[in-house]
Amino acid sequence: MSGLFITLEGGEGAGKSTQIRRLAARLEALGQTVVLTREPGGSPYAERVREAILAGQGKPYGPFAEALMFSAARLDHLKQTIRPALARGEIVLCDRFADSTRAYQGALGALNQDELLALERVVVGETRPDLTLILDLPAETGLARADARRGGGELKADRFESENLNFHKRLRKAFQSIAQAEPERCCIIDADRDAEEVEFAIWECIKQKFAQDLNIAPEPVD
Ligand code: Z5A
Repeated sequence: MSGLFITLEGGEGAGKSTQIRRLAARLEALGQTVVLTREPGGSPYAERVREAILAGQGKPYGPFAEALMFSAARLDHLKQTIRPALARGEIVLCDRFADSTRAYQGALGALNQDELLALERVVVGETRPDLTLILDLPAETGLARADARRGGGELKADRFESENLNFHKRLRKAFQSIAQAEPERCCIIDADRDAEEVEFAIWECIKQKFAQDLNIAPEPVD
């Protein structure tokens, strides 16, 4: 018995945390057991690595070292949390996963996609997402949302929030390219609208992809 592995991706302030909770509630209402998790993090060791990365402790060593830190956290997260839940037949909803390494560490430069993909193959192995929802919106909008959440500058931006606008525009392109390269796995969601509309679009995508697995009755035709 194998569960479903669904990841949410996107740039800063795209609404992943908001939407992952809404999606979990909808799936639980169908009687599914859902494991909500995130990257970096999702296991005790990986959460410690998260603190170090977001505090900028990897930055002086360069993007490759940071990619290795994310990968070390991911190895543990897969072993401790994701694979056991999938083996129990549960639905794993993960806020960011390997596509974030492709996009963020790729957009920071110094690493080409072949190197990043080679690293991903070693770390992730066969445990690839069944579906990746890519929440897409203009970088300016996402950054404004993240800034508003921090109280307009009262709290300090973290390691990646503090990169410049150009970086965040490259990020958006990187996520769009991933979706174009893997249309079977990825679904682009327009995240530049009300949270309710985004939630609805995500649910439509889930129904299209997993109606049978989740035993969702087809919509009545008018
Ligand atoms: N990173 C990496 O470089 N490499 C990797 O391999 C991995 C990660 C795995 C983790 O940070 C950082 O690590 C991340 C990438 C990097 N970069 N940064 N910074 P994180 O987990 O702390 O943060 P995040 O993943 O970027 O999430 P976020 O900034 O918290 O955004 P979000 O989860 O997508 O959005 P949100 O919290 O749901 O919403 C943001 C705000 O907007 C909030 O106030 C909401 O109430 C509001 N919101 C949400 N939806 C809407 C809509 N539809 N309209 C208006 N306002 C909304």
